[in-house]
Amino acid sequence: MNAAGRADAVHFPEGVDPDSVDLTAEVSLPAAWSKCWAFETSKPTLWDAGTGWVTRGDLARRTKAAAGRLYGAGLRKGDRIILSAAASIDLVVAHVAALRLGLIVVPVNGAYQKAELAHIVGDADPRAAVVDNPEWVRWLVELAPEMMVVSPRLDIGDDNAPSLDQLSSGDPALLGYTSGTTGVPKGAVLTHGNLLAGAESVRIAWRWEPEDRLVLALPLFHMHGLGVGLHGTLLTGASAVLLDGFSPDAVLDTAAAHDATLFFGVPTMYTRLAQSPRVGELSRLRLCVAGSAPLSADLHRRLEEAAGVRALERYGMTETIMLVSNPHDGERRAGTVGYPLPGVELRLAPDTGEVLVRGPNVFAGYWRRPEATAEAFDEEGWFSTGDLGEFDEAGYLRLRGRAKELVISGGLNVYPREVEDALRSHPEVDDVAVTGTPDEEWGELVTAWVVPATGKKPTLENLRSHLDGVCADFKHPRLLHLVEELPRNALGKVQKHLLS
Ligand code: MLC
Ligand code: AMP
Repeated sequence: MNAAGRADAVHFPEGVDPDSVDLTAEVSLPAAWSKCWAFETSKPTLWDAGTGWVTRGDLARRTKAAAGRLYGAGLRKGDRIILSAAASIDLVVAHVAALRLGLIVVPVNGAYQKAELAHIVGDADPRAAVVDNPEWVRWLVELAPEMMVVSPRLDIGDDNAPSLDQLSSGDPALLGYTSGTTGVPKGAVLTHGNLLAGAESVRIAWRWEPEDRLVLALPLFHMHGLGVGLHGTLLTGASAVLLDGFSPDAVLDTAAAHDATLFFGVPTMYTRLAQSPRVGELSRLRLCVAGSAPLSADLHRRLEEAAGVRALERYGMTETIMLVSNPHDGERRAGTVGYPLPGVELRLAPDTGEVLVRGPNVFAGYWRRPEATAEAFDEEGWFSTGDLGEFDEAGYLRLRGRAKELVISGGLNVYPREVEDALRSHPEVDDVAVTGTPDEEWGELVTAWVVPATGKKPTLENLRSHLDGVCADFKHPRLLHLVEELPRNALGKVQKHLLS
């Protein structure tokens, strides 16, 4: 802790008193955004390959028109709306319009299969969906015939928008589906105050300025791309180039063509960048941020050696947006995630070392699941992240594992239970456990340990095709071990630490 006595003080620029900063002073992101869009209306803000640049003024107009369209279709404050499409300005306009109107956005990974989508539709009970995949349109019509299903281009027509941005900090803004520490995917209810605090804390900590330009190659249906990349860009009044997918060449070409200053990525992206002969070009950026999965100390060093990039690793999750970050000014310590971000209170559970957090960024609870919510928070409002941590001698947080069962592949979460349940119905599978095997490129590879049915010898291909249409491709096992039995404890629980 530094002189100001707050663990987050390290993130504030010199001369700023942390106690004087109110992260939710602007009440909501839409309120802050529309205020920003009233100035310098011709400032380029977002670029995509189909549209080119749009300005602040364009965004103000287009989001108002799109909100009018949604309102005209009968959508009202508090209604849920699914958003799932490739990153584009149209998708951003739809997202911002929904927030301005007070709808609750439900971002969904476009790789999901029908059963995964059906769970979210059943749980969130959405009235509308904005999607770009024709197969999803068919699924949604079958799953919820009453639902309004539209493509991302919403700002057509001249429907009248009602008064926009009439939100309070406590109003729900977004349901982020995640399995949390256990069980089926649940919707983490993030309020307008949470989204604002989440973006404001990294704006301050990373010295994000209106002159900055982000290469945004992350999908817009997870916190990293949406809650940090997009929301932060718009809050700062900065700009971003949206790429529909990642490749090292696309990122480096974009950085050069558009004079970018920032890149945010998952470790898999940095591994691929480090393997590119052009890795040195990363040095043109002023800041490269990594997160969503551990960035190995080795990769951290390789980026520094090859490109002079001191990657800034930070730690976040759906329920809390961003939590902890290495400092912008000061040492970015490899293998650690740094100090609590502005406004975030953090401590470790004395018995387990689990990371517990509180703050204006921490979600309000799980959608329509009071029991799961009660389990996730203690009486004093501390949320259990399911991650295990320790502080090093300088107070940097190091994540040393997880209390929750989770495999992170390429920055995407895979819950072993879900894959195990799906594999158990395979006729050649008697018993199965799913774990993650460390891998340099993907972080972890989804790995199935299978006890075959008598006389059977299922192959990886058999198992993967059994999951086709059942769960998204990134959840399919990449490795298979056939074993005679699974190690179980006296209570019958598989002892996964013995599988390796
Ligand atoms: C794609 N595939 C994956 C995968 N992504 N498999 C496992 N894990 C993944 N993450 C599949 C593809 O479907 C394809 O299957 C095969 O792998 C090879 O695809 P690829 O072309 O090599 O992959 P690519 O499209 O380049 O995608 C890799 C990636 C992407 C790293 C760019 O996964 C990605 O954008 N990840 C970021 C996810 C993210 O935003 N996470 C943040 C969560 S928020 P096939 O069968 O066709 O060969 C969060 C909070 C926080 O965690 O702290 O940020
Ligand atoms: P999600 O549920 O998709 O939001 O994933 C959140 C989880 O990703 C966290 O609980 C962590 O386990 C993990 N995570 C995010 N950032 C990091 C990081 N920098 N290092 C290690 N794990 C991380």
